[in-house]
Parts: sequence; structure tokens; C-alpha cells
Amino acid sequence: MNRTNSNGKHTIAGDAREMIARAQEENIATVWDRLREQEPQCGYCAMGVSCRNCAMGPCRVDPFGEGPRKGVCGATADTIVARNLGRAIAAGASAHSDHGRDILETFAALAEGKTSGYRITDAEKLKALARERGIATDSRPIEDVARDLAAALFEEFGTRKESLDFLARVPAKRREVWRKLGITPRGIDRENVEMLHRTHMGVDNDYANILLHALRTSLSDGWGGSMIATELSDVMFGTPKPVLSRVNLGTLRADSVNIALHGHNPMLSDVIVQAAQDPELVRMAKEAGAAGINLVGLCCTGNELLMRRGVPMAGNHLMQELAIMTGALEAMVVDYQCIMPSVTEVAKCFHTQVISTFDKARFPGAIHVRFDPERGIETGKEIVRRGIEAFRNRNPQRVRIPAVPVPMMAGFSVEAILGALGGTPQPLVDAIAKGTIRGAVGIVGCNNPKIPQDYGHVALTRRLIENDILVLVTGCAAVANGKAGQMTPEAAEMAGPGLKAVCKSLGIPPVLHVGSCVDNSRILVLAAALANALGVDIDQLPLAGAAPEWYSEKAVSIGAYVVASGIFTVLGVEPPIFGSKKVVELLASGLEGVVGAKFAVEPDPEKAAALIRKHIEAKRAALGLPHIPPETIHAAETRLYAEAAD
Ligand code: BF8
Ligand code: SF4
Repeated sequence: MNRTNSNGKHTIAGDAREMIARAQEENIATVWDRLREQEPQCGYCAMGVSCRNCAMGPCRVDPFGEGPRKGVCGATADTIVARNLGRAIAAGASAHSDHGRDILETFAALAEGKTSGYRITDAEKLKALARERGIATDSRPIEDVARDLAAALFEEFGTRKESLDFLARVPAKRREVWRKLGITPRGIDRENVEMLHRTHMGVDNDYANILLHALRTSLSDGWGGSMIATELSDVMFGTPKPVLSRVNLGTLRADSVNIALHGHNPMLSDVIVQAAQDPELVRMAKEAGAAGINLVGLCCTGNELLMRRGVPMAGNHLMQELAIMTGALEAMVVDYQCIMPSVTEVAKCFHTQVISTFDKARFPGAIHVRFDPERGIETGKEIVRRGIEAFRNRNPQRVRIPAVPVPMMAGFSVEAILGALGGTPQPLVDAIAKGTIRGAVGIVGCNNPKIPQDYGHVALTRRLIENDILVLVTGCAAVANGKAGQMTPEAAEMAGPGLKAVCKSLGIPPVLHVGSCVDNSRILVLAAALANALGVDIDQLPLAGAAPEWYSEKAVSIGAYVVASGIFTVLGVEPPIFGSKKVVELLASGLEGVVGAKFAVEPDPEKAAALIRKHIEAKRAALGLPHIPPETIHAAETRLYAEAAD
């Protein structure tokens, strides 16, 4: 493993490097160019001390005491930083939860028999979800159960409850922590609306009180909106099982109609997968001179399709512009979230059609084909037809597909992980207790052009698995690890002796793909199952979270609900909070005594690995399990640094 960033300033991925070179040759602006144009970025905003919440402003305060110390209304740096963070969390939680509601609306329409192209794929999961809520399932038509379940889940968004139904999954001790703090999430919409209310001028001016409600808002995402998205997607599209696929831009085919499915919501992309198999459309593609229709994924829509259908993955967040630059992409179908507005500009340099699909996410320069669950399969066919027509406009001279695809295994739902273990978490608990596996870490989140693409994810993951720590990945972190070859059963060779033996006996990789970003809810469910198996709270387990290259407000919400659920989390990119010492002190230290977990910020993945290892060993020691003393980890790390410096 290269321990420096020397293998590329922008990226460590070969396919990306080749396309960035093409962009430079052809003078096509990319995310990295635009970042350079923005530099130096605003220091006040970077520290979180600018506010434009009202028209007496905009204001900024000087945390160093030379300029103004308060906004026009009198707000201090502490208030402003906390308010800004609270709003970011509400935006992220709203994005996940609105996605969950869209899935729920389609599920409800399916239960009413009003959809085209959808079915109940996992009836057992549907019944289990119904039983969790006390809905009768015996000798009832499945559609009736589905209707009752949909009605119950709509209530999770509402305002009249004291607590979300999904909290029944949370260990009792953790629920008690939240109750005492007054942060039990009630209704998903309620917490988000209250966050916006509190951050209006002149409402909540106490930074700690604002941050507590921010945690509550994030919990309504992790144990609410995101969980609904995951569970109902499993019911409709199937609960993931281990599946082998391929990743990187090499998944595009020079001889085929290539259609990339980009965004987050699997509802339309799933019917496109069905449409692409339609014999009539396949015949049309062949008539146009193509060998067939090749679908690839980008970002989390891609992860949803990879997890359930093994659809190959073209890339993660920073690959979206570069995929178009292959000159081999007929259509980029976008739904919502993390889709750069720039894709339509880049597409103008090629024959690619950008097709937007949700009325709430329009892109100037794109063709809009409106998603409607009542016409799901028809819409899917229309989109594939447009892709085939675009193939006729392709210029073969412009096609440049870099790289050979890398194999990657995905599909590790909680059900699949427990299935591999024989149906219960006990073998995992035993392996952790013995120390064969030291603990588990969720590595999640995005790419950010401020960090060489994939470096944070790949380096941190590698260091953890080498030290017998099982890694669970979602979102763009998963794709980064896939490209680096760390997600095949053979990658067990990269792991330490304990983890390697476990992976080999089960035939699984040391890095498990758990899904898209809403599927971080699966990590919560697994953590709760482990805590319940041991009779402890989640914060006592040897677990950690990391978001080495995060950029999005959704990632802020994820980090917050992971910490509020009791899991130490390391961020690789500085959040905009450093303008308030009090906020930093609370998040990086004070929270430990409140929710049993805290945040750390560490951009160097090597140092982040050491922080996480020390944390895991400390949790093992507290549980009375065999542990490595922190001095030993420290000495090993010092040696590593000395070697790197040589
Ligand atoms: O939801 S990891 S860049 S694609 S926000 Fe976006 Fe970040 Fe990727 Fe998926 Ni998640
Ligand atoms: Fe300025 Fe206060 Fe208005 Fe913010 S809320 S813009 S700090 S006056």
C-alpha cells in the first residue's frame, strides 16, 4: 500500500486518472478544476461562524476576537455554529427520510394494486415487519398485511407519537439514555420541522440544547426514514444475498448500449433493469448495431442495484463526470441526491443524454421523463429506448474506456451476514470475545475532491483488516474498496490471521458491502443485535464508525445518529464547527459522558486507524475481554511512521 498521496493528487484510482487526463487534454472542467477556482474558500464559512438565517444579516463573527464577536441579533459563535450544524443535520435527515417516504408511497400503491412493474419480493420480511408492529399476518392476504403496514409506517412520519416504532429494536439501556436526555425521536417530520424552528432567529440560543435536538433529528433518520427506505426496498426488490459483480469504468462496454443509473432511489432503476431485458428492446439495440444493453450503476442507486441484482458498478461520487468522458455512455439516468449539476455540461461534449426522472429533482439541460409508479415498467422502457436511440449518435472515435473491471462481492444485508453465521450473531460474538476478530468498524460516506479520491477509504480499511477488525462499508466507501480489490473472498489474504481464518471458513471478504447510504440503518440493526446478544448497551461494544472522505449533509446526519447510538466516529474532513470551542469540546469530548460516544477528526487514515484500534481495545478491556494495551498500538504506529519516513 502506498502510504503517501504520491500516486495521484486527485485520485488513487487508475480509471479516474486516465479520464482526468482526457478532461485536461480536451479542456473539459471537472469538480477538481472548480474546487481550485473556489480557493481560498471562505474561512468564516469553513469554521461555521457565518449566518444568513435572517435579513438583519448576513453576519459573521470573528472567533479570534479581532472582528465582531456577535451577529446583529446578538448571536454568539457558539449559537451560530450549533445552529448551522443543526440545519445541516436536518437537511441530511430530510433527504434520507423523503427518499424513505417515496419508497413508502410506492409500496402503499403496490398494496392497492395500482403499480406497474412492482411486486412483493420478500413476503417473509413484510410479515416480520408487520408482526413487529402487532399487525396480524396469519391467514390474511399479503396485500391486506401490506396495506396495514404502509398505514403504520406513514405514522412514523407524523407528529402524534411519543416514539418511533422502530425503537423497539434498540437495546433498552440505550432507549433509557435517550429518554433521560429528552432525545427520543418521535415523528420523523416533527423532529426535522422542530430543528428548523429552533434555528430561526430568536428561538433556541443555547448551543448544547440545539445540538441535543440535532441528535434527536438524526436519530429520526437512522432509526426512522433511512430504516423505512431499507426495509421496504428489501420487501419490494428483495433482501440482498451475497453476489459477485464488477466495478470501475471498465464495466462500460465498447460494443453495447451503455446506460448508467445514478442517484439514490432504486424505484425507477429497478424497472429499468427489467426493461433492459425486454426482447423487443434487445432486438432494437442489435438493429442499432450494438451487441446488447449494458446497465451500470453510479453512487447509491448503483449500490442498491449491485446489492440486489449484481448490476456492475461504474464508480462512486467523483466518477460521475468521468463516466461521461469515456464517450461510451448513451444515457445517464438520474433520480436524486449527489448528482452534480455539472453532468449536463460535460454531456454536451459527448453524445450522452442526461435523463432526469423525479419532479422534485430537475436538471437544466436534461430530458425529463417523469417517474410514475403506476406506469413504472412503461417509463423504464421509454428510457431504455432513448438510450438505444442515442447509441446511433455515438462517435466510435471518441470512445475511450479505461481499465479492466475489478471483481467485487456485495449483498451483505443483516439477514445475509447472520445467514453466513448460521442464523444467529453468536459465532460473531464468540469470535469477538476470543479476540480472533477484535471488533467491527463501519466505514461510510462519500468522496470529496479535497482528498485524493478513495485514498482515505482504502488506506483506513486496509489498516483495520490487517489488524483483525471486520469492516462494513456502505455508499461510496464501498465502491472505493471494491475498486481497490479489497472486497473479494480472496482479499481475506490481506487480513490479519484471525479475520483471515474467519473469512476463509465462511467464504466472505474481510470488507462487507452492506449497501447504500440509507442502508447504514443495517449497521444500526446489527449493532443492536450484538448488544442484545451480550446483554449490554451499544456503547460498550468494540465498534467504531468512520467517514474518511465525507462531503454531504446526509453524511453529517449519519455521523450524528451513529454517535447518538453509542458508536465512536472518526471524520476525515473537518466539519464547519471550529469557530466554537464549546461546540468542538462537546462533540469531541463532552458527548462521551452523555451518549457514551464522541466524534474525532483525523484526516490521515493511518492515524485514524490507530485511534480506532485504541478505542476498540479499550472497549474490549472494559468488557473483560483479552486486549492489546494502547502503548503497544502506539509503539507499532510509531514504528510504521518511522519506516514511512525512511
Ligand atoms: O448517499 S456516500 S457521495 S452517493 S452521500 Fe452521496 Fe456520499 Fe456517495 Fe450515496 Ni451517501
Ligand atoms: Fe445575523 Fe442573527 Fe440574523 Fe444570523 S440570525 S443573520 S446572526 S442577525
